[in-house]
Amino acid sequence: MSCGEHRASGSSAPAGSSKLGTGCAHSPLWRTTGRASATLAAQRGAPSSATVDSGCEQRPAPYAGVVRIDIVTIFPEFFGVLDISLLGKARERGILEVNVRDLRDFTHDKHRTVDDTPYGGGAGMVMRPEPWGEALDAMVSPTSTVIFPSAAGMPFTQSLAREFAEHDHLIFGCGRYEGIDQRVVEYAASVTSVYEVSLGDYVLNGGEVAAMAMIEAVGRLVDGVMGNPLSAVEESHSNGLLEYPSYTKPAEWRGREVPAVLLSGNHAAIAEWRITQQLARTRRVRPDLLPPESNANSVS
Ligand code: 6GU
Repeated sequence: MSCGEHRASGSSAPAGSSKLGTGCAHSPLWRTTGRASATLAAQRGAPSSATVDSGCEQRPAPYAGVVRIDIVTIFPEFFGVLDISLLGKARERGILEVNVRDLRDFTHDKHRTVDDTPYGGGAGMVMRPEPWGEALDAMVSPTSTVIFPSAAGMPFTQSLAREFAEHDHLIFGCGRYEGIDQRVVEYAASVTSVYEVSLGDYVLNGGEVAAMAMIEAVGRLVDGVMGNPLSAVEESHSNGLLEYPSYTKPAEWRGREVPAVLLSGNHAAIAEWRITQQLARTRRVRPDLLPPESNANSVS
């Protein structure tokens, strides 16, 4: 199979997404870790090899194996929390493999400089392309998906999380300051699938917190990570609606009773009540999630 065929069948941008173009770099570097001894750009000049073609063919089916996540950041310590909770257990069990890379390890000057002043002027600093190029060359392959958290990106949604969970290698490039030199994004897109993704309409100081949120949302969808796979189905956004309210014992607490239907044992009635609650909550809090006609008569 050629890499072009792989690209056609293997990458699927959601309709209307800002996913950038993909390419195949013919690079056998994707099993390397740490600093690459050669750059992808140098490899791209080389004729395609059997290693490359088998790399394209070896891409496992969705959910088939370990999901590898590489994170590039100037704050590796941010990601210590990935050692705990469900994701930490998944890592221990080998379902998820997470590597955190310090962008400064890909600099060569004494001060390990990662930023510079913006061309055209303006406030703040921009991340220099060179360390990013070297970092990407050390880990990217045509089967990788590169995600740049950015307030200027496409919205992160449950359906995008589901899509990322089907990929076997995700690279999160965490920018700081005023962002990363845009040529880095273009370069990555010339090698593989690239997404610029935003958590919402507000500004964070860098991509790290956003990457953490995305990794948690994606990680819990990977087969074997969640204790109870059903809880991933019955939750907010999984069916396009917000989740219904939940209750546990005692049946009465501080004068407040659990809705009687939940104690009835009538499963059909419970299911119907839950859907009604989902619709009411969604209409009240997030009417934008509902089709326009269902909001026509609603009171806000
Ligand atoms: Cl992904 N990055 C930054 N810097 N700010 C954001 C964001 C991401 N999503 C919302 N605000």
